Amino acid sequence: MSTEVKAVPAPPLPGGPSLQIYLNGALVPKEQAVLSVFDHGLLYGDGVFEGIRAYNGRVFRLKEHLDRLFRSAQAIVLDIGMTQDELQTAVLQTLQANALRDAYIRLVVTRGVGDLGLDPKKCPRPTVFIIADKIALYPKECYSQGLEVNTVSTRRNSSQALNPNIKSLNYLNNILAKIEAGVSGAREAIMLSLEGYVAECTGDNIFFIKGKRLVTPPSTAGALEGITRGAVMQLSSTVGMTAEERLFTTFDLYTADEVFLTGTAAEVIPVVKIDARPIGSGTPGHQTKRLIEAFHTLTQQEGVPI
Ligand code: PXG
Repeated sequence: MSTEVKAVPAPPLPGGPSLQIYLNGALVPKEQAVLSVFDHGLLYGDGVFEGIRAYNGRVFRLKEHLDRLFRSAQAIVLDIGMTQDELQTAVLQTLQANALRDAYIRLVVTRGVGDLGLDPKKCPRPTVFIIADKIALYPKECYSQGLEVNTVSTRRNSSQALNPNIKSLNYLNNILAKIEAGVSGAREAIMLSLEGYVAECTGDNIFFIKGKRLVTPPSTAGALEGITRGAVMQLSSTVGMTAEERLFTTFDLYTADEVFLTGTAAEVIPVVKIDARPIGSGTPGHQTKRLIEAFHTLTQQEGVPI
């Protein structure tokens, strides 16, 4: 067998033919948007990111996403090297360059290029890139029929080891849970805290409804303070409900009237079965449907114009 290292053609890149990527201050075609193998974002998952949506020519809750990005960066002592206003302009320019009105935006800041050691001090400049592309929507039947989800044995990172509110590039904890969910035949995983309380799903927050109460875990249980989660909590009063953050267990989910997940990509998505137990009627709940409608209305009404 030959041990010669051969050049193999790269697989085709995702996105449209002329997708423009923001990379370190310039917009470049996607073929030129390449990073060093010495970038610590790649070598160590050392960096932070945001997933953002634009609806109908407006960027939904952009300030909240940028606030969270800067908090994540501050927590890992990463100087983004740009102001929040400059980063906002970069996001809007990337959308304009690609003539996108409805889009998924991935904003990533890595520690940048360094040597093969962990030391972040050896990385003089962060890498900043923004991908804006058409949004790949979840299959329609996920919303009309609801999701089946399972709890998994992989526990959410302890906040004493890696605080889940740091939206870092290191998603292996979530990916391991996602793999477990897949093995068990479910699309999504419910992750518990080390103490056994419900934390969140792999890329979504979780809520249950009991009567007129909307309940979601606090960040101390390992839940990211999701932007969609925040919007849904604000909307609760418009549909005659009260929202609260508190610790709860899978028992509360199994015996809930309704359960749903929230996230930038998924928006608000009903859950109809957990660990083989039908939730409520076993079909998407009435109050969840009202929240989905209220959320859609909100996304069409507010946001930073592109
Ligand atoms: N929890 C975790 C762990 C997340 O990563 C959310 C909750 C929801 O937060 P927002 O702010 O989006 O409402 C997220 C964010 C994906 C994907 O491909 C999703 C996220 C992150 C990365 C990838 O589905 N969601």
